[in-house]
Amino acid sequence: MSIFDELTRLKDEVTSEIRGASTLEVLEETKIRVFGRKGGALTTILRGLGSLSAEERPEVGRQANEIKEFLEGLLAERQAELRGEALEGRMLEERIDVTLPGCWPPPGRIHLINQVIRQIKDIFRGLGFGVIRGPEVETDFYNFEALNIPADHPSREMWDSFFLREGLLLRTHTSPVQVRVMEASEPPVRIIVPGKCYRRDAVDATHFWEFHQVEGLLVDEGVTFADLKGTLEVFARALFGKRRRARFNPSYFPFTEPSAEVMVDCFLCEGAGCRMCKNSGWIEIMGCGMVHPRVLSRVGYDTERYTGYAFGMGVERIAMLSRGIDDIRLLFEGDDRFLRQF
Ligand code: FA5
Repeated sequence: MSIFDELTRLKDEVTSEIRGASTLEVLEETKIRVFGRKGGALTTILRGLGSLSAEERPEVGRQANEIKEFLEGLLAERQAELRGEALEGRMLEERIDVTLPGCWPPPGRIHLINQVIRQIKDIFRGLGFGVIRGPEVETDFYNFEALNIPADHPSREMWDSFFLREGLLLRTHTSPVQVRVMEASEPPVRIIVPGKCYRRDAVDATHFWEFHQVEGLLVDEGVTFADLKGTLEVFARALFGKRRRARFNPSYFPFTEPSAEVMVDCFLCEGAGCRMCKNSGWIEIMGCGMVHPRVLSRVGYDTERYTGYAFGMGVERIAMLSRGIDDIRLLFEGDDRFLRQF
């Protein structure tokens, strides 16, 4: 076979091979077999030009180059075609159905305790109180001493805590913030303090070792117990509605004089007496009283001129009473089946 026949045969063969290639991989193999630098069919022919006679060489060279250009063009064309097909296929495969419903992460919700704190804040803001926070890790001084509870005072037992290093402890109530606020400002003072408290209490249906309180403090000229009672009655009515009854019981706190406890009638037994209210028919929601003059004078307030009232309410108890929850532990378990009801 003459070299010209060989070239024509190669051209025909490779042309049909390129046209028939069904994938980019097959095309790449053909390319290597024809144009490959080592052993490519056309490369070998072009390299062999040197051994041809001087008459044959230019014509063979011309034809071989023509075929090379032709085949290269054909190859590029087929490559573009196959790439287009592959892209189309991928687009079909990866098509997004925009009509499918999306996957939403479940939206979070505000925990019932925080819902109740917000409700309490709203009521007191409406009565002109500001809202501030204080530290959960307290000193013995602010948690006890400054509240008229010296080291050997028996009432410390009611507020046993978790003690940390160097006289620090987890605060047992929000009352220490009263002192911090009065030290930092002059009367009139009118604030509430929501926050977490900790106690070494035995856990039962109404007690947990961590819980939340909202402290209230009002100091001004001419403040009386009647102001305290009126304010808390407005608060109880706004929060529980007219159906729940509230009452004041005389009580004792070293930092208030006189002192009282506010009780609300039990939602479970409607006052008849049950496990929840320890058969009393009432659930205690807060302690309150007139700020003890010793607490006022310790922060440098003129006790002849200023009087004040304070209260500290348990947020969990209020949540339980207003939403009909019969065990405080449910509020701390973090079970979404329970929490998503509120
Ligand atoms: C106090 O903590 C006083 N600081 C309240 C106070 C403030 C009195 C200002 C006078 C002036 P007491 O220990 O009673 O008081 O707690 C107040 C409220 O916190 C209780 O009525 C109750 O609702 C809630 N509480 C107390 N201990 C727990 C507990 N272990 N778990 C859940 N709630 C609790």
